[in-house]
Amino acid sequence: MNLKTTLLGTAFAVLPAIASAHMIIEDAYARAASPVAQSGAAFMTIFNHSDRDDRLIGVTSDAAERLELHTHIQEESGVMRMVEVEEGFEIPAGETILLQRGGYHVMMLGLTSPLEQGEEIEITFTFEHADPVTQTIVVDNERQPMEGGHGDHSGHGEMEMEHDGEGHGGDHSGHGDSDS
Ligand SMILES: [Cu+2]
Repeated sequence: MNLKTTLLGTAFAVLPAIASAHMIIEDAYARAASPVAQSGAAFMTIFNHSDRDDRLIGVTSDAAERLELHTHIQEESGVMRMVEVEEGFEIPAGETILLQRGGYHVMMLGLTSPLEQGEEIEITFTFEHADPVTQTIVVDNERQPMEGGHGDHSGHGEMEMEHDGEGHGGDHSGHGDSDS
């Protein structure tokens, strides 16, 4: 009994060190254009909480047949078009990337079932270096493109900016720039 307790204690003591280098996904939501849409998209911020440049290289979920990493490009005609980013999204050490409407996003092709408002789906993110992250993401079909995070601990960008001043590296920051 004593030995077991000691081993458990050791295991827990080591955890914070492992967890300190990882990806933090925040302010995530998924949406579909309509209740009958065959595809949807997910948006979020991803913070590389490590000192190593990394790359989001894959996404999987039971919510759709296939998930792809997409971005928008503008064609010469001015029309915006979605394209797959096969090399994935680069996430420099200590930086946050933004997946947002009109830019980088997770594309869900062949939805298993319609994305109902308030429903939760799970998406697993695979990185070149960091451990995979499985994130529960709420469906918010009503969210507007430039709306800031609400609920949780994300707060609104402008308010954070006023209180904290310029960019702050730690915790759950990184919303300020994008929201304002
Ligand atoms: Cu797309």
